[in-house]
Amino acid sequence: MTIGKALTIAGSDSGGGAGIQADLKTFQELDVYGMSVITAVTSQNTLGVHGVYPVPAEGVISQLDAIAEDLSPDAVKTGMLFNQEIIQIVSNKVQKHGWEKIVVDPVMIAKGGHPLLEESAINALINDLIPLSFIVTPNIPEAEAITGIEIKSFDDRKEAAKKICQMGAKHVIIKGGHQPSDSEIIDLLFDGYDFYEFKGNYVNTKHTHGTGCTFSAALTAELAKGKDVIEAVKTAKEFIHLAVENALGIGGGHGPTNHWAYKRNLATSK
Ligand code: PXL
Repeated sequence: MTIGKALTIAGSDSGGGAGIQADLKTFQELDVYGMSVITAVTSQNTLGVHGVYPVPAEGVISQLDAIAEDLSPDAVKTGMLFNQEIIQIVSNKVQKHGWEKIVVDPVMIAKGGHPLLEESAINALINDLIPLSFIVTPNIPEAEAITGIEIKSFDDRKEAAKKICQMGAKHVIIKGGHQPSDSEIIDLLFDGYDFYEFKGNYVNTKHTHGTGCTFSAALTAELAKGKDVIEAVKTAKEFIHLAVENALGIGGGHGPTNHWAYKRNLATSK
């Protein structure tokens, strides 16, 4: 049996619900071997972010080179990259090492509003990382920030998806969680030619910390196993739906999701 290996390049969330911690838990639940390059350490809990401590450039470079020397990943996910310098390092190393299945989760702001990407770094994301991506996974505010398109309707979302593919992404999935309609969330996938819609029930809960990370980590895990993009999106969507629906109720603020719900087959409550 060959073992799928997935790498996350992201920030650490001391509270364990998002970032590196969410990614590794998700990889484990989906039976792929998880590896990490930490770009920044955040001090946070479910109530908010207390501090952000970026890892110095040489530390990021050294982690990437160590992995490349010995443990070539089958799929790579990027999450919180924090600044332009780190984005450029990741871009250079992805090209140098020939890594191809790159899932770019364009993390910008934490749930409570704390910035996780410097504003000046958005151009680096667009110029240096999106062109290397196999798939980009923005939510609606992130798609707006990347494209400059104000997204009010489903057609606006299609325009934004087209623009992100024109920037060089092979695929983009714009998630609909910020604009549910009739208790339904529709995620829109575009592959440069066709649009695909993935529908799911909206779960009304405040326990959504790390949902973006968890979704894109599940997508990365499935790609690492060799699944195609449509199959990978379907599994990732089911994984995050069950994780939110069976949220753990931990902490006083935006609590984490339940990363073991999918594997343990926890039924939906509806
Ligand atoms: O969900 C976005 C995110 C990504 N990465 C880290 C985070 C968060 C949200 O809080 O803390 C490290």
